[in-house]
Amino acid sequence: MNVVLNPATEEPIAELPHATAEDADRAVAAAKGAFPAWRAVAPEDRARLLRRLAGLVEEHGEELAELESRNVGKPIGDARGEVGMVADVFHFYAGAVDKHHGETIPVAGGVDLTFREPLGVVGLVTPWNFPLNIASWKLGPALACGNTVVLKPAELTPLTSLRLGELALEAGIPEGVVNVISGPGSVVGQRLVEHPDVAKIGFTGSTEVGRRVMEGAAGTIKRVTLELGGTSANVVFADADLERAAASAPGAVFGNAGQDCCARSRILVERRAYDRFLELLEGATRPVKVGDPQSPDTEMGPLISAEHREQVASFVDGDARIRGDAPGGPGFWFPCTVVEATNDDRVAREEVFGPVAAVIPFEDEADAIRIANDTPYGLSGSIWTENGARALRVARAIDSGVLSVNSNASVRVQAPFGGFKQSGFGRELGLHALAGYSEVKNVYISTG
Ligand code: TAP
Repeated sequence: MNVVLNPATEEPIAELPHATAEDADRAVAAAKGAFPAWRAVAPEDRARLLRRLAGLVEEHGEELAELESRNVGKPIGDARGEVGMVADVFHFYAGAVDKHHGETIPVAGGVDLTFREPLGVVGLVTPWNFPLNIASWKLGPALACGNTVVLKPAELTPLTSLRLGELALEAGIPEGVVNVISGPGSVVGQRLVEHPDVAKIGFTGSTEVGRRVMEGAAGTIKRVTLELGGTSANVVFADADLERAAASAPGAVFGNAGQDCCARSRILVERRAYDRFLELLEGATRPVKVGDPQSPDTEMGPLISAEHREQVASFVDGDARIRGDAPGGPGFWFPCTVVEATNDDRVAREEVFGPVAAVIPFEDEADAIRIANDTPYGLSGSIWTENGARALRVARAIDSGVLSVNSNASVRVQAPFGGFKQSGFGRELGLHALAGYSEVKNVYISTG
């Protein structure tokens, strides 16, 4: 049995059987059986069903937020925000169903029409850090385009995804359209990746597993969307509003206990402002409230597991510049930690995925761009400056999919989200995500 723990208490909160490869096959068969009828649902009816699902997520918002908070250890305030986004995602894609249409292209002797056809059965494989949010980013566009799905959440945090599957049925989405199975990635995930009846894998997770997904998908030329890791740079120029940049920096790396692919874990600071910024950063980091995720004023909870805590700790060898407080006793706690580093240090080169920020000085704009890009990843990042032209120059020069200027927020329902380089490819959210769940068909009609 899979014993699901609350990482803040280490107590079991659920026991689930591990799904097997045969369970995965059954889920794929159900999705395949449901596909012809689902793709034929009239656009306005499909939109209505997605809108109903959004409404049910809102109605059950508190229940889902509680469950997510207990399973992931995330502060209840954050969990409520994330569930609110899940509802917004389904509202957005409900509205997108009948706006994702083709073109007419004049050509010699006739006209070309394009159609956006669904792919068929898609496998959605999600990580443990934002389980429900990331599931919705994939489900919304997949269903809007007329696909049926098999969703495999991470075994550490399957509870809200399983509940979402029930809500989809309650919303009136026909049986077989949304199938949620909880089982190990190496068995169930792998089976979805290799299954000949699965047309696409929408994957979010580590770069290492993403690589395996891509290899496995090659056997059947499956489409893949990969949302992978990051070591994003938060670039602070001396001409920035330093108080604002420093006040915002802890949230950008300690949010979700740093278990965020968008974590701005490398804080690059122009040398002229380095000492002042560190002083301000210390003042902003010390008060971060780490503790009981159920308490409404908690800002950071525990890490996901004992194993992960060990891995995060391996990045800090004792000489932290700032180390906050964390509870003792049960729970996988780790304090907010700031280290001074160079970009060659392991803490800057690898994804820590924990509440550890590496502060790195730079000399000038060219140096900042060089360091920001000196990483195999390219997911997210921020630029802090009061010089608008510089903000745009640097934003264009950083090889990253999602950047913010004078802000550390990356994710919006309406706007594309995804990585450059080894942070993956394909885009989630916004209208861009629809391209990843549909195929363009070109039909020529002779008018001769
Ligand atoms: P992974 O270990 O890569 O797991 C992600 C998912 O893949 C889980 O559901 C896992 O299942 C499954 N999986 C494992 N092996 C598999 C295989 N051979 N074939 C198919 N599926 C397999 O990542 P994680 O530790 O859950 O999440 C953390 C990582 O996700 C970080 O690197 C983070 O940066 C990244 N992430 C990226 C983003 C975006 S949007 N770019 C967002 C969030 C997280 P089990 O765990 O159940 O075995």
